[in-house]
Amino acid sequence: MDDLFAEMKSPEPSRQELAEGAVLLRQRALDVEDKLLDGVRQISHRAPFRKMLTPGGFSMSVAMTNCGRAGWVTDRRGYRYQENDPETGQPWPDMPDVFRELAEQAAAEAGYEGFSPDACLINRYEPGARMSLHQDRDEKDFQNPIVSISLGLPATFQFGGLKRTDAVKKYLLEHGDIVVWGGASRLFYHGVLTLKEGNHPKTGNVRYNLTFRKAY
Ligand code: MD6
Ligand code: FE
Repeated sequence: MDDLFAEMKSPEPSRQELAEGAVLLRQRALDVEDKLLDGVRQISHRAPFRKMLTPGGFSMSVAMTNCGRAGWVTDRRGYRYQENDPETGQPWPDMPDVFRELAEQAAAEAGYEGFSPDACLINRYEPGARMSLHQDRDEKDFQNPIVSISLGLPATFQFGGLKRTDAVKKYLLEHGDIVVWGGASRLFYHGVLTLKEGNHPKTGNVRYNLTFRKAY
């Protein structure tokens, strides 16, 4: 039967292949949005968001923190994972169960059964912040996918190819969207365009992105 009222129903998760190995699960995180945002608040209380320095000495426009055994950091010495927060000397806060469970479930739904993250990088974008095209290549084993959860304000995500100069496609990532990628596109260049002003009911004027990795 045709569903004349489809547009009136609450939105449902949907699935879109972005490239070989990369899947966008729209709205997949919505049912635990408040738990995720509570987790971000608790983590950032112990390991505050900070704008790190690139190896070249520039301050990133995105503020970052981490949870889990390993945290991604950058400074004049380079990019790396480390087990202590360089600001406090303390281990990063534990990865909340709700974070880990959602990341593992999303990975499995995208075809990556058995993904077990040991690191979660949390990015906070305020209007004007951006992430230039990059590859994620500081992890030990590129067989493992990365799971990315977006919360708050929408952002335009650029997704290219194995070379920085490859053409990019653009996707709007909105509150609750999850991208899982690995396989043939694990080392594809990607970035986030400058965040526009906005007001999201759950986060105000910020976007959070949580990326789950297996660092070791
Ligand atoms: C962001 N994400 O969405 C930045 N990297 O704010 C990333 O850089 C990223 O979303 C690897 C895999 C998924 C990602
Ligand atoms: Fe990345």
